[in-house]
Amino acid sequence: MKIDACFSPYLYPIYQGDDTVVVIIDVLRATSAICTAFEHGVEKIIPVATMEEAKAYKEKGFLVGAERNGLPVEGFDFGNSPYHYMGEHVKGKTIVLTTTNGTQAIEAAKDAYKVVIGSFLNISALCDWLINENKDVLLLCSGWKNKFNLEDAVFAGAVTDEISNRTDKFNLGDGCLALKYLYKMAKENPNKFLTHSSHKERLAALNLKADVKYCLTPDKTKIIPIYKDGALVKM
Ligand code: 3SL
Repeated sequence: MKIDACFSPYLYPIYQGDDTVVVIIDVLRATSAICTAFEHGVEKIIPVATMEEAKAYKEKGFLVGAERNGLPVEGFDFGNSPYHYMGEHVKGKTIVLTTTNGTQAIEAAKDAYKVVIGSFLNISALCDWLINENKDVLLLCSGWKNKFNLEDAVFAGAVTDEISNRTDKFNLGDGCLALKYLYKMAKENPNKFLTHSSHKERLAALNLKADVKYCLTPDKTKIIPIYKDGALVKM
């Protein structure tokens, strides 16, 4: 079996393979918000790539989260902060979500054999599951507008590090190997390592440092969201 990393949804067609589990990664902040929402009892999340789709769902009466360029979009119920998805108001609900990059990555990979959501918040549960699943794995970094970003790369490196320390049943592709080395540099203090990364700076300028700190916290949930029939649900 092999595990590799794809640095951008734009490159996904080059990496996609049959029978491959695709892990969607958008650590800051979409996949962290999604994991948080399920931990707080959300029933289902319908990811959509475009604002038009989000508006159509809103008009039909759905709860909708919408973010563009780090900001909540006016007229919707939530933005993309994990803190928006904590509490009784989300329990048992179906929520539609569109974000700048994370939901684009889900859209790109939605026809894969299995699509699951990864973040530091569920990293141990995710690694346990990937090891037991016995399938090829592709770590799909959402990046920023199809460009590489550092935080998703560090997370993909963390997953590779954990899995390759525990089993030798996966061959590591060059992408994963590079990110495993990157993670070794970030491991001691990921928040500090990301100090000058573009998205951390963008979120800091929006007073969202608390979101960043939260999103970099490991193992706040054991839930692994999985994409089934057009929506994310608890595995
Ligand atoms: O790109 C995305 O999907 C978002 O996670 C970006 S942000 O953190 O909400 O700005």
